[in-house]
Amino acid sequence: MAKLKELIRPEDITTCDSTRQMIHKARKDGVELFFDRAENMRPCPIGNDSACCKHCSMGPCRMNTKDPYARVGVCGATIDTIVARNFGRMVAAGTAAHTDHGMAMLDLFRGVIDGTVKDFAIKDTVKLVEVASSLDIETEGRSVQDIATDLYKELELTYTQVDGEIPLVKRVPEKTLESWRQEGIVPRGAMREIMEMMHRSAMGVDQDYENITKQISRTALADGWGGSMVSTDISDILFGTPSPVEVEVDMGVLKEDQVNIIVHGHEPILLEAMLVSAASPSILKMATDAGAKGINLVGMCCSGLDVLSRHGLPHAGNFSSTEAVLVSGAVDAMTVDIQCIKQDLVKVSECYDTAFITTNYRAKIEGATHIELDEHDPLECTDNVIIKAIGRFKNRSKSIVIPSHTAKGIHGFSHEYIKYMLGGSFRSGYEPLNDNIVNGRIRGAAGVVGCTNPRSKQDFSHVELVKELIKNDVLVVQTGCSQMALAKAGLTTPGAAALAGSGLAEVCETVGIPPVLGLGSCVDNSRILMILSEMVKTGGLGDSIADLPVAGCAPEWMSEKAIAIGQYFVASGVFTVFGHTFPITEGTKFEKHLFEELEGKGFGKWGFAADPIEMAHLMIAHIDKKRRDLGIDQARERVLVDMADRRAL
Ligand code: NFS
Ligand code: SF4
Repeated sequence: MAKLKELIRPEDITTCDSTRQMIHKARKDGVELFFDRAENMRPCPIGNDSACCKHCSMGPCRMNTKDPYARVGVCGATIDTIVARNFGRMVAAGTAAHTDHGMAMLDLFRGVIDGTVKDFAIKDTVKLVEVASSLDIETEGRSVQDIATDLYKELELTYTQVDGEIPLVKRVPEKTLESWRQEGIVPRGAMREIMEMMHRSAMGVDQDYENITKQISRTALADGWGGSMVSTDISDILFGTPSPVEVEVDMGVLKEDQVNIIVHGHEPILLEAMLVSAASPSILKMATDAGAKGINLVGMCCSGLDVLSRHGLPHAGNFSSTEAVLVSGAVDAMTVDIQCIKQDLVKVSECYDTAFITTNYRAKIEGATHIELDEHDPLECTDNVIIKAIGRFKNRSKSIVIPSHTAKGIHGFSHEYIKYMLGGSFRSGYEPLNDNIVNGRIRGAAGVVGCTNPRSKQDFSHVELVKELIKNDVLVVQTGCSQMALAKAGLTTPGAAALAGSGLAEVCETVGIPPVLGLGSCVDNSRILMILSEMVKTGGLGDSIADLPVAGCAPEWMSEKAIAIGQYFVASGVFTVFGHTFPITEGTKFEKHLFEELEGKGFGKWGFAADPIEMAHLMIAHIDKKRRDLGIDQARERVLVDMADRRAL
């Protein structure tokens, strides 16, 4: 490990107590973590500005001059062409990740329908019927099998449709869809959009940044209203639509006297199958014979959030804690599938004798044990993983230090449940939410989502940003690693309403909800799109998503997936702020296009701020501007005066 004494203090790189404790232990144990490497690997300043092109061997060409227009690439490509192409390829990669994950869910759905997958079944027929009817599939008097077969065919078009609009855009508010049609960006199948994005960003093809931006938006929309939405819908149909559930989070959920297994990744099937295996009497007996009090399944990152929302499974932490949790020495096995799996987890696992098992043919890691999960016989893999974990438990030889902190919170808010909880069973709908926004108790809504990043103090921006938003009466919805940051900080409990402004607090207390609503994994950002769509359709807040008093933010993002998500929110009409860094050269026309001009076309726009309080105030200023445009700014002032009066009485 590199020069220990020069390493930055753990207190300066994370606000997560458990992770901090584990960084100290790792340093004592001589184990290098990604925090340490982030210190020793200065980010390349040219790449940081996205100011280089390596799309052909006449380059790579660098535009790192003081004036970005002082130079062009060997082929003549300008800085705008270069940054736009690079941005487009990030969106293509992020979209590919979400849509390929959605495709895997469709593969599973097909297997369930044709009977070749026997370990899973259609669990939520209400959701099946809802999704089918939303796509104009006849459901009256038809069998589940017939509806599911038609639905499968329709959803496959999300990927394969060569021409015309994908089915799920039927859910987009009319005026928003109209703005896409005008711009020529209604997505076709994701395969076609990703292919075209890669083609147009190759050497010598699209060299007009505005035209490139159209394809960037079209590709991203094929993710948000396509691949990600399919992934969420099919997961709900197969495993159940989430409803609020109390969950315990943070590393204190590990148990010294049990076989601890961490499941980390993105496809819910691995964890769902692990749950079945862990409940098997013969496997449980093996565990108890080995001296364990039980099998402790714990999720991490997004699939952990999926299964937490559906089954209340404990969750150990977010992306920046996946190595740290191994340092506890208490993890008997870590098993992973796809996405956000750091290659060094294999090495750290080795240091603590933890069994590290990859399960997906798409994502093998050198040095890891690979036990492939075949959806036709998933338990063969998951039984095996648990047996390996039991083997490690029996032979535990490393010292075990489990951080003691845990936090309880309520998670699992689907857009369906939000509809129900706000309206009650007699008049379920989004009217109460819209009404409370119109009357000013709730100022607006914000989505705070996305990753953690070792170049940004872990969890800090997520927590400070959300606190500032709720203090200002902004209702927050969350997904991904951000949700876990707030859960660990204890803000996903109804009690957190005490930190909210008086208007938001009153609504939360009346309904009995936290001011911060966790919706699940990153593909579940599609649930946020559905909330936005419902808000528009309910009425009173304008005709398109761009009219709503809402904003989005990913304060500590790192993955290309986050850029794809940001772009589909922007193209859908949402002001979206990113923190930490932005892959663009400042002072370029492309920057102005993303940060200002897109708004004029009926879309949202991008924003950037390094400081969480500044991020919050960019978002609040946007929300207030939308309130003014809607003519509802006065109502809020009246409500606040009323409340002050009541309080004074
Ligand atoms: Ni989202 Fe999930 Fe986390 Fe970022 Fe990675 S786990 S898909 S990409 S790091 S939020
Ligand atoms: Fe350079 Fe143009 Fe080739 Fe890019 S495509 S590497 S700018 S010559």
